[in-house]
Amino acid sequence: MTDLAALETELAARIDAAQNLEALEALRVETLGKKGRVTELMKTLGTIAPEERKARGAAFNVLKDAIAAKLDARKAALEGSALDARLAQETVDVTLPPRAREEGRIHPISQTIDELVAIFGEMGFAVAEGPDIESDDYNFTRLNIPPEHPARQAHDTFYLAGKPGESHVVLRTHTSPVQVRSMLGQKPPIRVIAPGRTYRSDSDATHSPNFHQIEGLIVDKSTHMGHLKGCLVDFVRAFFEIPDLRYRFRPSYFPFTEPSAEMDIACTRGNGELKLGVGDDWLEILGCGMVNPKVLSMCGIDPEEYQGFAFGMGIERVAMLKYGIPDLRTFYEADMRWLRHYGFAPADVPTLAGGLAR
Ligand code: 2NL
Repeated sequence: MTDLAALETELAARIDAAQNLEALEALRVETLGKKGRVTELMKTLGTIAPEERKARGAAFNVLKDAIAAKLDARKAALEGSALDARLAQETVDVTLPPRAREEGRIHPISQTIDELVAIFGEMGFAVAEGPDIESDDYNFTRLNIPPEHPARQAHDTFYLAGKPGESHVVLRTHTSPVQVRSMLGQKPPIRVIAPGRTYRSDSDATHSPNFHQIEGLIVDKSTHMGHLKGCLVDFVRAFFEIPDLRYRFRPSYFPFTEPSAEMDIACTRGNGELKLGVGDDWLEILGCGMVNPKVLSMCGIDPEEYQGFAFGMGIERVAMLKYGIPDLRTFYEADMRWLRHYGFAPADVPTLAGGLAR
């Protein structure tokens, strides 16, 4: 008669010694499988004398359950260590530098927007966004651009088909309607920048029908022209990374600001090179002014109580100047060689502390 205790000891030792799930499965088949050793023992019950059968059957079952439990326990242990090994092998070292060979590049427009957001964000401006398709009310009327104004004419503005009697719908010609929405939607103090796509029916070497602008707006009780000047001087010096960059403000005209000005930065042109920040020539960078009181009241803000400044600039223009990109049209050609040359590494996220562009 088989010594059940000895058999259990032998099988238990072999189960504990199984080094992987395959070896353990082989053991399971060898013991509890259809022709397994324990299964074969159970089959002998019929040949055992009836008076012994009950006790012997119970002993077989105890052995079978003990082996099954041991197999399960060992299986769980092996699975656990297999998972541990896999996790150890698949760890990601987040302190490693980015891969040297990155194929993708950040487009100079995206990079420039990220830089502008980093600079104005540090000053406390929040980013605001709005739809590309606007009513002519938000795009023109509330900005004090009258119906007969040349900017409204079909040759500058993309008008979308509208229902008769309804106000016209346009592709926004500037990002100002985003700020109109900010003024209509929130109480001052307001401090927002609105970067985004803009559209004008204009196409030549220096104009694209789809281009990008950023505008800024501050409205509160006491912001004045001195704040406008300080803000924009800090901005151009941070953006062009020239701490002593020379600039000037010239009087100008926009329907939505009063008074209005344009800001120029100094430059030197010579032997096919353009040097920024020094010299006797000037480059126009942006337009700005104190928000016209008529615009404030058309946007639901009492001009007797509140005032503020606004500014706007073309993103392509400042990107071309900063990065020496000579041709506007190349921005939209999706030419991989151009993008490899003028694009930016994805990991170089612009921050004021870490540097804007590397
Ligand atoms: C330019 C000049 C400018 C603004 C944009 C603005 C917006 C609101 C109210 C008042 Cl809601 N002003 N925007 C002000 C002055 C100039 O842009 O040359 N852009 C390319």
